[in-house]
Amino acid sequence: MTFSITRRRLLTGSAASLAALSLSGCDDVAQNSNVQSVLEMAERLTMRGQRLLVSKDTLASEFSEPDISPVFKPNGSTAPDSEDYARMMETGFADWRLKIDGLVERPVVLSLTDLKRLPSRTQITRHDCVEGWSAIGKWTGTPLGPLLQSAGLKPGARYVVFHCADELEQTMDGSGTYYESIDLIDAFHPQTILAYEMNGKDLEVAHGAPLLLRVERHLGYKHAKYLMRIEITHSFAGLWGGKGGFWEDRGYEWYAGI
Ligand SMILES: Nc1nc2c(c(=O)[nH]1)N[C@H]1C(S)=C(S)[C@@H](COP(=O)(O)O)O[C@H]1N2
Ligand SMILES: [Mo]
Repeated sequence: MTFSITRRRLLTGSAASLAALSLSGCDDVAQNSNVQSVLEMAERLTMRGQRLLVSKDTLASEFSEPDISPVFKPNGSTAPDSEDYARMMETGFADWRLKIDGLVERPVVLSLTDLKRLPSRTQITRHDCVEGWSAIGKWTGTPLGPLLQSAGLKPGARYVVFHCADELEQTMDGSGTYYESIDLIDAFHPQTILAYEMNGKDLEVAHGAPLLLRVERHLGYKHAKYLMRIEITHSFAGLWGGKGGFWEDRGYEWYAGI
């Protein structure tokens, strides 16, 4: 696929999604956004997006239904070990909320129902774990880019940090909490979605319920499960180990491109 087609698809896709976002009746988004300023922000972002996307538009391979792996191994945390999470799980995540804050004009709070009302994308892709296994799965979720556009990025925004519900390593200070980060190029990539379904069903707890990041051109550990909060930042230097992710703080590469 050529750059211009991909770029146009992304940009028109974003505009369409943005319109749908404004019309979706999604309470929190609607409350937080003044349509005019959202559109102005979108325009500025489009320019910025074009600059950022040059030569960064490659799509990860997508597969078809028969390619889906019959077994997809859960890895890392398979259930966050907190009372809050257990409580949310019992009620089918009715009380769970995703927060989007940091360097945004309009912080957003979304329920799972809100997220499911937003425009969605389904993709069948291969997940590659550094531990040496791969599996193909089908994910459905809402593209991250339009959501960030609706929140409105402030000047200085550079990274998207994903805060998760699980502590993969038990520590006294919380530094074992799973987190990840990507730059705006990956955040606005058309295959970067916040996924709530896997293989046609609600995401299972072992695979990150209720919400997971799919960032298809990266290795497995970038795909943060159990999302609670998305924070837009200028830098991740001051956060936990300062390397931008749980595994990055333990020596893995921040840019885990495949
Ligand atoms: N919150 C959280 N996200 C995570 C992990 C984790 O332990 N906690 N493990 C990562 C790793 S190394 C991989 S390979 C995938 C595993 O996803 P799966 O459980 O759906 O196979 O999740 C990634 N995201
Ligand atoms: Mo992994």
